Amino acid sequence: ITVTHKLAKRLIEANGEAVSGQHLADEFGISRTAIWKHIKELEEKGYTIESVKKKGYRIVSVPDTLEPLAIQTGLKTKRIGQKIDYIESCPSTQIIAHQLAQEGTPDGTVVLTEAQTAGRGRMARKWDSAAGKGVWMSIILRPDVVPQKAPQFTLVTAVAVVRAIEEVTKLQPKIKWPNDILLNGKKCTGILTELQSDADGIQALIIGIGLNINQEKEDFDPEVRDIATSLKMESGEMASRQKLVQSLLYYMEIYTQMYIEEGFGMLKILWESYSTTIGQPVRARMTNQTLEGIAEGITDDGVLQLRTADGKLHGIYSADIEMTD
Ligand code: BTX
Repeated sequence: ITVTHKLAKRLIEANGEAVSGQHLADEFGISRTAIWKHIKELEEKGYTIESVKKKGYRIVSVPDTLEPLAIQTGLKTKRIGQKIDYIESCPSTQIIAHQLAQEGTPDGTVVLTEAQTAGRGRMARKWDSAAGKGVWMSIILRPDVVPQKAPQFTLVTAVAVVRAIEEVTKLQPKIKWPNDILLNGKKCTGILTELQSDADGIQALIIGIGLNINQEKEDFDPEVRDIATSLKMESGEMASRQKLVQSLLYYMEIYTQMYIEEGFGMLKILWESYSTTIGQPVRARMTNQTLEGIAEGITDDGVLQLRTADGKLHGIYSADIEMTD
């Protein structure tokens, strides 16, 4: 953390009050001219800083970057996001997170980037990750649960994403089982849960979240333009990526803790209340077969219950779902 960073933090923590140049100079043990130079540097990075006569410097706004300092100032969590690995561009945050997990990074470590060149979805599909327009993030958790419980973390994460979007925007997203977050039927978020485990159980869960925030239609790859959407496209307003990350990490901490301590019961009720799938006729494409029927609900293990026309109830662990209505 550089002096410029420390200065930004100090001004943010002054909550809109001006701090005098002399005061800052004394505090940092440098000259007033040096403070002024750091202020200029912050302005070049996109911070708006006002010089109040006889009072000093006052911070007016910060750029909407995902740099750790910006995220951690105002972050309400105790575990998730206390360590943030930030990189301007990378192939995929999942790859970095897997490496960090192997090197023993603590529970709650977050990897954030502005742009991914090889973002991935499930089954080696591509995840379109436009630079600076969304949140491309991986969260490393080390829960003390059996590997069979890993898939439910996807459902828990979906609830956290919906809550964060609801908190920061006026939008009301829906969840399509198991891992899509939809706005007006189009996908605004994808979740990818991966696992590192051995004979002792789960070593690490790597939860990847791709959240489309400020894209316009043209920012998406042509292949996904008709199925993808962003918060901005739906609400007409830019949304703060920083606020979304902070809110999302907060709900991730609350809900993953709830799941680990109390099981899926309460979260299942939340999940079902946001779901577009339950009670609807759907087609479930799996690797070896396709089934059509009514999605009746999910079990406490997060398994989708699908009733086919012959009255049989099928437990679906993994599939792509289409609404057939
Ligand atoms: P999924 O397999 O459910 O969805 C992938 C499919 O979604 C693609 O085949 C394509 O049709 C569509 N798609 C691709 N990009 C987008 C987009 N930006 N918006 C909407 N639809 C899209 C979902 O997989 C899991 C995605 C996780 C992405 C995060 S980003 C941070 C982390 N790093 C990484 O490489 N992946 C995760």
